[in-house]
Amino acid sequence: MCKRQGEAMNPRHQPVFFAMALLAWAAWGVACAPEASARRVVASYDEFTSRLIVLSADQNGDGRIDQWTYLNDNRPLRGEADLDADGRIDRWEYFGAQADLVKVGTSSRNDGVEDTWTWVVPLNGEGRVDIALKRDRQIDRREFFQGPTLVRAELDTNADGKSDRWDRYEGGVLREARFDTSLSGARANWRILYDGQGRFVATEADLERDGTFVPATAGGVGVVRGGRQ
Ligand SMILES: [Ca+2]
Ligand SMILES: [Ca+2]
Ligand SMILES: [Ca+2]
Repeated sequence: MCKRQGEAMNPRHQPVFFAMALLAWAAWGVACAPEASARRVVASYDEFTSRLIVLSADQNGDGRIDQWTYLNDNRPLRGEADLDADGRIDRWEYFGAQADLVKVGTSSRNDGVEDTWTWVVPLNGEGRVDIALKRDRQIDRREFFQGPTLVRAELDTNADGKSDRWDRYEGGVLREARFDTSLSGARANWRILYDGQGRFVATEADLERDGTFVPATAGGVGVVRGGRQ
């Protein structure tokens, strides 16, 4: 009697592309021939080196390949999957040197365009999600989490690779947005404060960028407009 352990896994929560698991899976298919047609794994080899380069699998058994694992020396590098069988990739996986799953890419519109990358392991104690808001693979928003809770975000509004806006959240509510209006100072010179319900409280300025913000006044705005940013 053959049990397929893979069926008990939720593919959204498991590293579904791990090469060795797929290889074992393929071996299982040989041992359980009557059910092997429901799920099949196809190995593709480099024409010149004969190295295994891609493992393709039909996870849901509908006869169409829906998972691809790309390998180098039998080590998974990245994977792709079409979990909802609509013909478009909706999950991308990236592996580290130890074949560990590092981050998972997804499509916010489920249209085959990868625009969000979730880091699997916390970085410096924070969970992190990178987003390409323009969906051009250029990350312009980074979100940081404590557990499941969004605590801060960094934005690059002019796509120069440097953050120019920093948001702070409490309980998932935006409490402070800091801006570098020069887009080149690397530190904020303005900030907007919000209350616990996300309502506007005040605008403050730190034109010297020394970390001390003071309430913005009409005169202060005039200084900024005069170029002392
Ligand atoms: Ca399939
Ligand atoms: Ca899909
Ligand atoms: Ca920037």
